[in-house]
Amino acid sequence: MTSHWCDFQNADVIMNIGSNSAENHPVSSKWIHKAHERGAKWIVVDPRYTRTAEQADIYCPIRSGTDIAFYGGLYNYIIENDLWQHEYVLNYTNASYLLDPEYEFDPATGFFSGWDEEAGKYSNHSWHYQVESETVWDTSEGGDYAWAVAEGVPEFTPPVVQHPKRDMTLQDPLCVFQQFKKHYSRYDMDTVCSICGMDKETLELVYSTYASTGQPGKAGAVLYALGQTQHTYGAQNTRAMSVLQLLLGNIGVPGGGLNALRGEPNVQGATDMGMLVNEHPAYLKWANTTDRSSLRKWLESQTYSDGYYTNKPKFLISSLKEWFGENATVENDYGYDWWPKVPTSPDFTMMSTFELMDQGVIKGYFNWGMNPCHSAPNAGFVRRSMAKLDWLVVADQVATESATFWKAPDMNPEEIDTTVYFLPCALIYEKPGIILNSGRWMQYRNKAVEPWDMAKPDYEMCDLIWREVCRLYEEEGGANPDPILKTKWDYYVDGKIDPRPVAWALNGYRVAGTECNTTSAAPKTDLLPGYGDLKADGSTACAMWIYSGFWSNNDAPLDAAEQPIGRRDNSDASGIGLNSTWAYAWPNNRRILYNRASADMAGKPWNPEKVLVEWTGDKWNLVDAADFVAAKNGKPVPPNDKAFFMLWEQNGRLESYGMADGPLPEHYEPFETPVESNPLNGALNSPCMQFARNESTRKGDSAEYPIVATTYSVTEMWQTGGQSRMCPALVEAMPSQFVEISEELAAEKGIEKGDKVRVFNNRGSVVVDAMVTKRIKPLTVHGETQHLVGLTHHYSWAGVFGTGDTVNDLTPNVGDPNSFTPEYKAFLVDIEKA
Ligand SMILES: Nc1nc2c(c(=O)[nH]1)N[C@H]1C(S)=C(S)[C@@H](COP(=O)(O)OP(=O)(O)OC[C@H]3O[C@@H](n4cnc5c(=O)[nH]c(N)nc54)[C@H](O)[C@@H]3O)O[C@H]1N2
Ligand SMILES: Nc1nc2c(c(=O)[nH]1)N[C@H]1C(S)=C(S)[C@@H](COP(=O)(O)OP(=O)(O)OC[C@H]3O[C@@H](n4cnc5c(=O)[nH]c(N)nc54)[C@H](O)[C@@H]3O)O[C@H]1N2
Ligand SMILES: [Mo]
Repeated sequence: MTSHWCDFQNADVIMNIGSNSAENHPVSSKWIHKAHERGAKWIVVDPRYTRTAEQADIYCPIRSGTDIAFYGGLYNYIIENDLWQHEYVLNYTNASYLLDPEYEFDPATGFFSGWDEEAGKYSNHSWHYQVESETVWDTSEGGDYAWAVAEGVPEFTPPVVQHPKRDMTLQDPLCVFQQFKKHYSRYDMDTVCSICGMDKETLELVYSTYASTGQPGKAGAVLYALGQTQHTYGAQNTRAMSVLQLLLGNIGVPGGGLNALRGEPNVQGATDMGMLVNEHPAYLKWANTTDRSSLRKWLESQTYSDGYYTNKPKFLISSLKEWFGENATVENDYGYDWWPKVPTSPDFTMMSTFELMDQGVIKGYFNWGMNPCHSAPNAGFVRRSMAKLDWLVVADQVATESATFWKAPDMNPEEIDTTVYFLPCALIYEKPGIILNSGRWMQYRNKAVEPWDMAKPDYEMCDLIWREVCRLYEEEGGANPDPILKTKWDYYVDGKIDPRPVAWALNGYRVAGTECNTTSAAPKTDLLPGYGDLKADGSTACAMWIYSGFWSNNDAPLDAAEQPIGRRDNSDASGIGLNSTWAYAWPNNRRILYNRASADMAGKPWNPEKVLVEWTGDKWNLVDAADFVAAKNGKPVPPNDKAFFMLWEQNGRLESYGMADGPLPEHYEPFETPVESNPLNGALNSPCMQFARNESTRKGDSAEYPIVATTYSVTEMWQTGGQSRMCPALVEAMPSQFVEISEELAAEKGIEKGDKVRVFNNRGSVVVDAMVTKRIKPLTVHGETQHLVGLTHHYSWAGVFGTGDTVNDLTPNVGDPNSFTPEYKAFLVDIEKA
C-alpha cells in the first residue's frame, strides 16, 4: 500500500478491482464507509457480484484475466477526453522523456522491440530513454558524495547520472506520452467490451466516474489484491494500476494511492524481511552469479545514480555488519562472499521447487508455516513431487495436508518412503513478536499464554536447529563452513533467544555502542534514530534499513511499549486521519508514500483541505513525514519536480524498462483461455509466461474445457484452514465448498442448487456443492456467450471438520515472469452433475 487503511476515508472515488474487501478485509469497510457516507462513489470490478459489490454504487462484471484490456481502454478514454492531471503528469512522471528510437511495439505480432526468440526473453535495451547529458558524483571533500570514498567504505565506481532528453510540450513522437497515447489508441471501448464481456454503458459509467478524479484536488483510491496478482501477467496488472493513478494524479495524495490489501498475517513483514527467493531483506538484492557476484559488482550494479537509492551502499554494508558482526571487515568485503549466490538457473521459486523435487534434485524440504499440498497450484503434482523426497520437515500448529500428504485420497502410503518430521509451533497468542499491516504499520504483540504442550515459537525452533548445525560444523567440520560459522547470532536475553535484540538489529545501531547478547536489565545500546544515520564504513549495523527508527529509544531497549512501535496515542494532529502517533509506519513513520506529489510544482497542496506537505515560502510544513529532500545541511530545499525519489529519475514511470514482459502493460489472454484470438495483437498469451512449457502443467484447451473458472476466499474460512477448519462454529457457518454457477449454465447442464457437481480438467477433478446464483451472469465475449464459474478453495481431506476435495488440483502451475505468482484466478474447466 502506498497509503494506509484509515486514508480510504479521504477518497472521492474508490475502485475495488480484483479485491473483495468486505469479505477478506472486513475492517477496511469501516474506512470505505466513512468516505461513502460523505458522498464518495464506490466501484467494484469483479467477475462475481460479491459482498463488496453488493454495497457499492457501481458494479462492473469482467471476464477473469482481462483487466489489462480494461485499463488500456480507461487510459484511452482519459487521454481522448483530456481528463489526465496535466501539471502532475508533465512534471512528476516520465511523460516528457524521449525513448530510444529503436523502441517499438508491433501489434501484428504482439511483441515489443528486443524480443530474443532463442533465449525466450526480452532485452530491454530499446526501452530506455535518450540521454541529454551526463554528470558524475562529487566525491571531493565537502561534496555530496564524499562519504562514498571515506575510510572503511569498499571501493566502487560510482554510477554516472544520465539526464534524459525531455520534450516539455509532449509533442515529440518519441516521448513517452506520445508513445503511450499511440499504444492505447487501439483500446477502444467496443474492443474492451468484446474482450472483457461487459456492456458499454456500464463501462462508460465506470470510466467517467473514475476519471473524474483526474481533477487537481480530487482523489481516487484503487483497492486491489489477488484478482490482479494471480495471473501470468499479474505484475503488469499492478503496473497498469500505478500508471492509471499517475495519469490521474492520484499517487501521494490523501485518499489516493495504489492499495494492495494484503494477505496472511504477517505477509507484509515477511516480504519486507526477505522471505522471497529474489529479494534480500529490505528489498535489496541477493548476491548472484552474474552482475552481483562480488561486493564491488553489487555496489556498481545496484547503487542508483540519483535519488534516495544513491545510499544503497550504506544499507548494504550495514546489513552485512549485522549478518557477520565483527567478522565483517572492509578487507574481506564485509563478508559478502559468504552470502549464498542465487543462481540464474534453476530458479528456486515456489513452483520450480516442486519441479526440482519431481526431478530428484531437491531431496529434503523444510515446509514452515505453509501447506502447499493444498494451497499450491496443481496440488496433485505437488503431492506426487513430495512423495519423492527423502525427508520432509513440517512446522505447523495442526497436522495439515502437507504434514500428512501420504494419506491423501490419491496416494498409496506403501509406495512412499519419505520420512516426515513434525515440529509443533506456538500459536500467535503464545509468543511475542512484530506484525505489520497492509499500511506498513509495525505493531508489537505480547504473549497472552504459554505455548501448549511441546509447541515452541518458530524463532526458538530456528535457534535450536541453528545451534545444532553450528555444533556439528565445529565438531565434525564440513563443506563451506564460513557462511555458517562466521554468522553473527547473538539475539539472547538472559541466555534465551529473544525477539528484542532482533528488533535492535532490524532498527540499526552503532556497532561500537551496542551489545546484543545481554544479561542486563539495562543493556548497552546505541540504537539509531533512523536510516539517515546509516554509514557505509562498517560503523553501523542494520538488518532492515526501511524499518530503521521503529525501535530507537535507548532509555528502554527491552520495553516494546516505550518504543515508537509501541505508541498508542490515537489523537490525530493531522486532522485527516494520518494517526502518526499510533504505532510506526515504515519508512520513517511516513503514512502516505510519495507525499511530495500531494502538492503542485510551487509546493501548494492540490487540496488545501487535506495537507500532507506544503511549501510556506521559506520552508516546508510537514504534516506527514517528508518523502523527498525537504532540507539539506539544515537548509530548506525549495520545491522541484522530484516527487518520486526512490527512482533514479525521481519521476513516476508511465513507461518502464524494469519489467521482464514489456515496457507498457499489453493485453494477453491467460495461459488457458476460452478464446482463440486476441483482437488487440497477434499474440494470444504473454510470450513471457513462466513454466508454461513444463509438462506438469497439462494445458487444457477450450474445446474440451470451455468454462472459465476462478477461485476465491470467504470470510468464514482462512486459506487452507489450519486456523479455521478445526473450529466447528466456523465450519457450521460455511459448511462446504461450493461452485457458483449462473442460472443459465445450471439450466444448460441440468444442475440445481445444492446438487453435487464435478468440476474437472486435465489436472484434476473435484466434487463440490452447486450454488446456482444470479451473482454470476454469462458474458458475451467476441459475440459469443461465455460461462464463468467461481470456486472457494479452503477445504481438503485432512482434519476432522470441513473436509472436502482439493480445489487446487485444478489450478495451473504457471505464473508471472516478474513475481512468479501462480495463475489461480483464470483457468479452464468443464462441469457436470456428479
Ligand atoms: N476471512 C478471510 N480473510 C482473508 C483470507 C481468507 O482466507 N479468509 N485470506 C487472506 C489472504 S492470504 C489474502 S492474499 C487476501 C486476499 O484477498 P482478495 O484478493 O480480496 O481475495 P480473493 O477472494 O481471492 O479474490 C478477490 C476477488 O478477485 C476476483 N477476481 C478473480 N479473478 C479476477 C480477475 O481476473 N479480475 C478481477 N478484476 N477480479 C477477479 C474474485 O472474484 C474475488 O472476488 O485475503 C486475506 N483475508
Ligand atoms: N486456488 C487458490 N489457491 C490459493 C489462493 C487462491 O486465491 N486460490 N491464494 C493463495 C494465497 S494468497 C496464499 S497467501 C496461499 C496460502 O497458502 P498457505 O500459506 O500454504 O496456506 P495457509 O492455510 O495460510 O497455511 C499456513 C499454515 O501455517 C500454519 N501457521 C499459522 N501460524 C503459524 C505460526 O505461527 N508458525 C507456523 N510454523 N505455522 C503457523 C497454519 O496452521 C497453516 O497450516 O494460498 C494460495 N493458494
Ligand atoms: Mo495471500
